Amino acid sequence: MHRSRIIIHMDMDYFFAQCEEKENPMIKGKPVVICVYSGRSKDSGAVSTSNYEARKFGIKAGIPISLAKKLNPGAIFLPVNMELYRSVSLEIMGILRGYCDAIEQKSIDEAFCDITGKVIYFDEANTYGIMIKKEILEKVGLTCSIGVAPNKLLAKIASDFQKPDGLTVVKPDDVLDFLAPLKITGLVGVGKKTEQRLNEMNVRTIGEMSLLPREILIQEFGKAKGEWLKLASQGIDDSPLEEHEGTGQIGRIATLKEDTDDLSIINEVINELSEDVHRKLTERKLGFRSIAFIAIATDFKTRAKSHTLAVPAKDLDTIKSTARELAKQFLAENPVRLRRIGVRVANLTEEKGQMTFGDF
Ligand code: DCP
Ligand code: CA
Ligand code: CA
Repeated sequence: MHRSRIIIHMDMDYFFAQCEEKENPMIKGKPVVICVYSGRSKDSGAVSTSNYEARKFGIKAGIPISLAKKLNPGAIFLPVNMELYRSVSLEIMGILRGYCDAIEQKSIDEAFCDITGKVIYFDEANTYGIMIKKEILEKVGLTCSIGVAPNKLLAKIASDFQKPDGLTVVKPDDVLDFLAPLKITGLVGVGKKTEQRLNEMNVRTIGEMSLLPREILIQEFGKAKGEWLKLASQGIDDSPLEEHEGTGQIGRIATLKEDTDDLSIINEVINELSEDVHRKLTERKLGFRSIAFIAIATDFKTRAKSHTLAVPAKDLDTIKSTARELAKQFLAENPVRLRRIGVRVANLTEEKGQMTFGDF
């Protein structure tokens, strides 16, 4: 019997706003709006995201800040703090990585994971999803929504199905029933224009689209798109995960059990993070020339202290000892208690010794 892949899609709930709630529990339960100020005048700029309380007032990503203030003058308006969100994201992706065979990070707050080799078919998928959600909640303190399905197309729809804090498993046998009642725009790739055309053809749900003959779809939308619509409406998607963890740098971040400036505790966590980073380097046959210690203090500011080697290295000991030395220097210069710490290597080199480039 042909056994399908088992793919997870994880998307964090109201990500930037939830990070802010976590860092400042006083604001939890109130409408929170994260703003990208353009700087032109006091309230010019757009809303980046908002928590669910704020969404009840119609405040959502993309609207002008001035409009958001009209919709709810009493909401809490905060500027984006990308450094915070990036470090939280790095930690979450690190946790996910531990649960999967392959990972494709799609954006700062979402990723696809292949767990085919990690579970005994779909029977275990639900329990596995619960475990991941639990670890993210316990270690990072945030909720996410997870979809589990035979492919990326369906996993993405499933993660969105019961947001926030959702978990939806779509087994191969349930695919058609799951898709049938959903609106066609639920398929990533069906935009406004395609929707309009299909509506004119009296097609509103994915189930209705799946009944259209392939030829009709090709006639309307061209060969590639028509074929794709027909397959997608039946929940068929063979697109592979594209792993593209940055070739530029590899980092891991973890939350400490409690805020601390105790070097012995910090060094222990540095050892674990270094081992993770080193494992990834070895897997990809990469060396590095610089090592950084990342510190997120109780004031939520992220600071990094780095060291560049005279020649590239690839051994675990160099990562550990350099990161520990950097941590020691950091604490001597900054008398703060740390909440999260990270280890990152950069200026990566391939075995041949040449530099690699990347973005993540
Ligand atoms: N984002 C942004 N501007 C947008 C959309 C998103 O700055 N127009 C940022 C803020 C979001 C983050 O990206 O927190 C993730 O985007 P999502 O679309 O996943 O939205 P949220 O995570 O905020 O909410 P949801 O719970 O609906 O996933
Ligand atoms: Ca999200
Ligand atoms: Ca997202």
